[in-house]
Amino acid sequence: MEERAKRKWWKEGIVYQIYPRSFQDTTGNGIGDLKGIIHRLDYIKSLGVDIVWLNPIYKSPNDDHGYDISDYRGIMEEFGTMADFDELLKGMKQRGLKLVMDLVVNHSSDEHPWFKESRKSCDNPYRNYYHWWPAEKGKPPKRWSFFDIEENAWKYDPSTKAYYLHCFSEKQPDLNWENSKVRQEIYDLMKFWFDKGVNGFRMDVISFISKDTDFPELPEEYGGDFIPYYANGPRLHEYLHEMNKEVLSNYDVMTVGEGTGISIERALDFVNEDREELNMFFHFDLMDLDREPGQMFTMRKEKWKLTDFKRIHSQWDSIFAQKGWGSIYLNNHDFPRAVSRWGNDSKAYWHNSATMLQTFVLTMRGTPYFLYGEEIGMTNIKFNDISDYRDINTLNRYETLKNEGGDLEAFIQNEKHASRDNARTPMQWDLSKNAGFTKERPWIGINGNYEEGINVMTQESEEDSVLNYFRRMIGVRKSNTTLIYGDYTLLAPKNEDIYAYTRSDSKNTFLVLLSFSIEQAEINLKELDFEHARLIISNAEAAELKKDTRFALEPYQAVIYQLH
Ligand code: TEU
Repeated sequence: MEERAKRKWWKEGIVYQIYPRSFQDTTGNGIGDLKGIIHRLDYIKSLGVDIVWLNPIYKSPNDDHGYDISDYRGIMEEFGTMADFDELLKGMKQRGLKLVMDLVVNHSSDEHPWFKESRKSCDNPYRNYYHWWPAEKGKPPKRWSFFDIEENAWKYDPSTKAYYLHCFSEKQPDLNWENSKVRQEIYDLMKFWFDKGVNGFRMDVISFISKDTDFPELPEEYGGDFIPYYANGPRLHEYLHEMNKEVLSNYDVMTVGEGTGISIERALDFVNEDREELNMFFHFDLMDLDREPGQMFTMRKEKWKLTDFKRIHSQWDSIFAQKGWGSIYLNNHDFPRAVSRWGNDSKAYWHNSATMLQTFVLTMRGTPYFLYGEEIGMTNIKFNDISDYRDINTLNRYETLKNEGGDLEAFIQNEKHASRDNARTPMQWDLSKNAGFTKERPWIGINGNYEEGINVMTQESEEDSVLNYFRRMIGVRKSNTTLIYGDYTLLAPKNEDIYAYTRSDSKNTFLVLLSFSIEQAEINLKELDFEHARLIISNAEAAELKKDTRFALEPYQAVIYQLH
């Protein structure tokens, strides 16, 4: 089969996501900083990754840890200075690493000068930078907010007797994209960073930027589910195309949208090359798999099924088989750790499941994304007490529930698996105090399992560590473009224990076998030809190749064979 996709660096690159607050502290304030990332650049390079995505590092009062920006051209004081940023970028370029920043322009901070002006008076030149609903029109139609204790996205501002819209916290007012001046401001700030040499943007809730500014009552078809409604704004594609024409098309950069609420049917509207909008986006179908329907922060009681996991990935792959390009991820700063969620983080299965999941991400078609610490198999911290949590999402939902007299114990049990803080605990570097992250008190608790082998230093010294497997597996992907561009074919779709597929092109066929089972599991692959098969990699003793094609895999085993 021919390679149908045009080769691009952002299709072949592997992305490493850094939550700067938790990566490496060098100043002793318990918060990670840019100098810390600079200090660790050789390590990052040693992983074999190509692209670093940094969560927001701009000036921010940190209501939502940087997703509330008060100056799009300034660096958060805790993280350092613009000189540090320039040094970081230079250090990355010297090592051949690319830098992708977070673009958070659905909303700003309420401490951004635009909002401070906007709220001053109804005739202020910045008034229309945000969405205002005058109280004289009565109460605005219901809009739901993610982080509001009353779950209300309209906040009344007495100074001008009007409500402003905030789909996230009340300190994150939504920008008004209808206003062409706002759009120009955003395009200008994008150019500012591109002109510095930044290689792309991950675009925060980019699907939410367009709103029906009449703010009608929510159409019934949404049945109380706000997300798809927020993601279906009337001028969304017009804005993305305009952004592409005015900015993106002038640079060799990559874009990955956060595709909150984007359904598979609409996927190509965003990433079909001919439409000139985005390169990729993150879909949420997998992230929703183990959540109660319509309740994005509550885990389901019953376990998710591997057949659903396969179906989701196979469906999304088929969409991008002809046009566009996908992104493959199992976690990020908003979701629990991959090994705890999709694998098994108990001692006996942790190593195999962490490496099996890495094998999955690195053998799918689409750009692979890893969250810092995933390379060493970092796990959920499962905080017991509300006072341990730092995330506005957990803290404010707790308040909401408390006000309603809800079950707070059940809430904490849920957060142990669901909270975003699971993914945000400090990087585990070594066996020294605080895992080598900081010399002082860290801003959030550190997972004690750094003392039990989940740290970089220990894993550097072990040939078979999760870390060294990650490096080897990256080597496998990099030396075989078939694993990047080749066709994907699902095998044994009904098998609930093993995920099996081939990746093939005219030159090669690779067979990938991944066990998601806690027990030995079997698969029958009689349709395949093993005549010339050879083992490429396995995270455990590889199954012996027999012509009878019945394979038994160890718990959470991953194995790749090249068939021809
Ligand atoms: O997340 C938007 C989004 O869709 C999330 O609310 C997601 O559903 C949730 O975090 C799942 O737990 C982005 C950022 O990634 C997130 O960190 C920010 O808090 C949010 O936007 C507001 O900027």
